[in-house]
Amino acid sequence: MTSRRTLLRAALLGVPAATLLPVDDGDHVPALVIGSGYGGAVTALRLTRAGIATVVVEMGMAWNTAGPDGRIFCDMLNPDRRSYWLRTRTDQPVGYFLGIDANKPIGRYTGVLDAERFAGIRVYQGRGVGGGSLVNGGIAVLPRRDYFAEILPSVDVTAMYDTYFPRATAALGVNAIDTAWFETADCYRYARVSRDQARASGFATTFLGNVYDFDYMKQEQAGTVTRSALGSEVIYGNNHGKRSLDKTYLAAAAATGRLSITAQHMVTAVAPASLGGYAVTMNQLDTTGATIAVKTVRADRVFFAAGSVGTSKLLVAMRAQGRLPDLPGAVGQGWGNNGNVMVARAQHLWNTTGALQSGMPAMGIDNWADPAGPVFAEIAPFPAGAELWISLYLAITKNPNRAGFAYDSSTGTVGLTWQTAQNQPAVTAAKRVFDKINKAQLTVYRSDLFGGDKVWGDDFTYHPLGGCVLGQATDDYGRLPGYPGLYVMDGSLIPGSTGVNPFVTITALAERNIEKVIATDVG
Ligand code: FAE
Repeated sequence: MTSRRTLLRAALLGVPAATLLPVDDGDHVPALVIGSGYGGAVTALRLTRAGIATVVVEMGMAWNTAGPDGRIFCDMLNPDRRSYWLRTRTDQPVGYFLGIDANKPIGRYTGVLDAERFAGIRVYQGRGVGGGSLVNGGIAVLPRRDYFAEILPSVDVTAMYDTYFPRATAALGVNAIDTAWFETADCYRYARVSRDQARASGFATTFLGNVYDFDYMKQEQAGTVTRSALGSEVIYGNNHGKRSLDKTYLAAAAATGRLSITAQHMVTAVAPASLGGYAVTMNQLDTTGATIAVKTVRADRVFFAAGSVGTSKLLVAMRAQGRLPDLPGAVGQGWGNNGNVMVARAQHLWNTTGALQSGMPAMGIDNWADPAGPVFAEIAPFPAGAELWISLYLAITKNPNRAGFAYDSSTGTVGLTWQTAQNQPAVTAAKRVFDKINKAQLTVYRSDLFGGDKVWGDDFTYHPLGGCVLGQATDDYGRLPGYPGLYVMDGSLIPGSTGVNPFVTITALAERNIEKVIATDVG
């Protein structure tokens, strides 16, 4: 187990510069991890702790250097080139205000948030050392035990809840909000208003754990430290306060002296190598996204942790191109958006939501037990720096629809078959909850935030899951059948839904799988 002292020391330091050593063409390494999000960071820590020299290859930047403004990341009110992955215009989840396009031009750069566009959905993902932990809201919630058993029936639920979830939450640095402080803090007025109205309308609410340091946030509210969560920082990165993976798992892995991270390298191919193991080919990128070198590294073992979309796209392409032709048909299938749908309500003028809003959500509406339409809705901030009388929610629903990834040989790209209409079950479930709240509170939906008079933000997701489902595309521990030494370790293992914000589930499942792999395969 990770000792508390190591974690604290690592948290202070982050990933040291010496760890950021790119691989060279022709290198031979024992273990290579593709991607540095949750699955990749867990894999890196456990392999290095087991004595195995490990290389992590990450397409995004290291995010350890301040820009000319003295800050590493930009905030949501003033997005610059650091905000988006290779776009010339921002692509905000809430893209309109009063029906007017709220996006603006930015310089093309390898920014931290990718709004990856497929035919029927935009999929938001973090890009950089730390993956999604750099851009997410930090909400750290365990799935309901019975729902976890339903989605992953081959996994021992007792071991997950007794061993791997506690291991994950400890290593992630999850902390609970001081509930007395929550009741008085200006920055959570928006959450209190939504909570009180939900309760008055017959719904249960719950506090949410987070990896953002709530003690730091208290000091932000008191005005004694530089503001981050209270400075409109979240989806383009946090300059302070957040225990992102580079400060937890990856920093602890670096402390073993056996980790090296190759940032700004995008893996494009994995195939069996003639000398044994696998040849991993990658493009070294500059900050415009241009390839400045192509390298091939031989690895005895390769761990796919490029996220649900990244891992699925890579494996589907490798199968179609005949580089890993024996991958099972289930690779690329079972993808879902965790039932995500966003919605906003307009508050009465006397019911202010606050000009100061913490970017880190701390409260949710829990209507999951409703068999007619389970909904778990995070009360989301709208950190515009001005009073807007808006209550925003990200609803997680039990949408049963799934999609798959398909290789297009004419373009050499991988598409996703998801259609926007497949999100209708999510909208229907969320509508049951928010119609009831609106009726009881005499409020209405905002229809000016998602474009074209839309009430429902149903065409994007923060929670891509599946594509390489555990026990279907892989064995019960993430091993890819037919290819000894290839493993999947990220959100692609989870079959499209986990009923809550997903990173704790992804982390705990990776902890379980890597423990087994180290015990049985590596040595
Ligand atoms: P992920 O963290 O996406 O890491 C994959 C990494 O692989 C990325 O760093 C990629 O850049 C890299 N990569 C991809 N392809 C390649 C390649 N070919 N070569 C090299 N590198 C590659 O995957 N979840 C919560 O539980 N709570 C929240 O509050 C929350 N809020 C969110 C807010 C936003 C705006 C977003 C976008 C997501 C949020 N999520 C939240 C979701 C969460 O961040 C996500 O489920 C995890 O990050 C997924 O973890 P993985 O390890 O699967």
